[in-house]
Amino acid sequence: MMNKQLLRKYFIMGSQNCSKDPVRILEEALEAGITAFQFREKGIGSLQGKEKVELGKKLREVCKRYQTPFILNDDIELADILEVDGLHVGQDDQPVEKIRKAYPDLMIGLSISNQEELQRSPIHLVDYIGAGPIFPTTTKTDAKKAVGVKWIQTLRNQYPHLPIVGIGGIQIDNANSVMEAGADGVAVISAITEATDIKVSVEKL
Ligand code: 3NM
Repeated sequence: MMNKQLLRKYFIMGSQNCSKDPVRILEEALEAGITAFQFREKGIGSLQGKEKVELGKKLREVCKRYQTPFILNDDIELADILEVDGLHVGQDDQPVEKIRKAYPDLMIGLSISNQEELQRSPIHLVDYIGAGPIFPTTTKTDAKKAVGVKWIQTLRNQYPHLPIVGIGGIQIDNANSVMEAGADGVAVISAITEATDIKVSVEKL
């Protein structure tokens, strides 16, 4: 099983989330103590093709320097090029079975938003699950309806040992409720990318 502590402060972003240099933002977040990073270059304003690869390489190097896991969202094609530590997929992305077969040793994360998704997910093949959106979020335009911290409790009751990270609308003032509900950590975008002081925000999460 993976080290659950890696999920404690899980920072996710792509250039579309950043109003200044993403490399600088990642460095500040790592310096402040994030425990994992997910490169999620997706949605309106995101880079494509070569530009995405180039940014991915830079962010990957920064994570190496801080010996912090670099997880890639969805894009299996890039996994080898960026020498990723893990892949995170949603319900409509590449099937977990296929990814696990191709990458037996990578950390694999899967997003699960409700009981129905849980029932059709190969939990035994994933290292952790992303549960959410816990709270309403404006960062992901196609996010589902907020499920609340109760969803964390429900998952925890069914899977006492499964690594779970909460995601969606998590900020400094509500992160604790996610942890208290039984999550191993919080995954955030805007709580860090839009922070006035990244160091303070990461410390308080
Ligand atoms: N996935 P913020 S919610 C990337 O529910 C993502 O699976 C979600 O951004 C899910 O921390 C979300 O700014 C956006 O709310 C998280």
